[in-house]
Amino acid sequence: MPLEVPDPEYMFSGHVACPGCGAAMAMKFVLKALGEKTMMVLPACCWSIIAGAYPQSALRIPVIHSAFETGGAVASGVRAALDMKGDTETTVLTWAGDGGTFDIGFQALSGAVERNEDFIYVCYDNEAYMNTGVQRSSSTPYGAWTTTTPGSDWKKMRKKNIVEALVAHRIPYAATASIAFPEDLVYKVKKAKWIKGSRFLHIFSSCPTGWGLPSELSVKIARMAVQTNIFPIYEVEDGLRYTINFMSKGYLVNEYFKLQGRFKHLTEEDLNQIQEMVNDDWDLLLRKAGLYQE
Ligand SMILES: Cc1ncc(C[n+]2csc(CCOP(=O)(O)OP(=O)(O)O)c2C)c(N)n1
Ligand code: SF4
Ligand SMILES: [Mg+2]
Repeated sequence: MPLEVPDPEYMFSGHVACPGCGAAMAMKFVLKALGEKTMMVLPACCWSIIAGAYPQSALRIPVIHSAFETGGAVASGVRAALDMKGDTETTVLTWAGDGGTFDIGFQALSGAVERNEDFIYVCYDNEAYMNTGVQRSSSTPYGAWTTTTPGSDWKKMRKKNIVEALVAHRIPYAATASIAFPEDLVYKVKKAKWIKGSRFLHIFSSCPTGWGLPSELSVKIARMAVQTNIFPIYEVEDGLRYTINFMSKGYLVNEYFKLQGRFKHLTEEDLNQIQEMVNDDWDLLLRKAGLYQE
């Protein structure tokens, strides 16, 4: 498996992301992998702002800004229009946040992938509605502070497993990836590019602003999420075949939580409970990949 990050850039400097924004890094790597024959559907999210206001744009590809809940539907329409024109070369890419994917955009996404529409859907996951001021989403992890889960009302529900929800549709390709593992990310996007039908990528994208994290730790925290099994990186082909791309040495979760202001209220007891949840989820993934050992 050749692992490399291509040189050409399709994202200009001058964008307006916060320093250390994982979503900006994710975009840079995904476009390097896809190249210029890409058309992007962009439901409302931080990236609607990061890209810049028309007629300026930080992106060197065509972008359609769409309504928040319509990422799957608009991409289906763009694909159909390109097919009518005989353009089978251009890749249609939806680029949506976790709110636009896990929550409000889920119906349109589920409908589109059930039809096995031919597009790549990327969810860059910063684990809350960041663009509107850090409200919780169903991607926000157990234990997190947000402006809608403040103080002792920190989130008590688990993060929704969006990849499993997509896998249940038996789509040809679903994968997780991380800004801390760029070669693996680029490899997966390139692989997805040549598969027909619905392809889904879930990219862990640190958000220093919303997580109370020093911007220089953005990549480090993303790496720790993988090393602790909080965010394992893996692929699922045809809803059946699981491949885990990084086998962690099983670092404990404490350090990951202690570096982020959004978790500063958690006690040792809370962290022990979270460690158990992470261990259970990891064991389940190992079973699916046929790697579990008693
Ligand atoms: C129907 C509708 N409801 C609410 C909004 C306001 N809105 C715009 S972006 C956004 C948050 C998006 O969250 P997410 O998808 O996680 O992306 P992020 O901002 O975190 O990058 C919201 C609530 C909207 N544009 N349309
Ligand atoms: S709020 Fe978070 S996701 Fe949005 S631009 Fe800033 S760092 Fe990036
Ligand atoms: Mg978000």
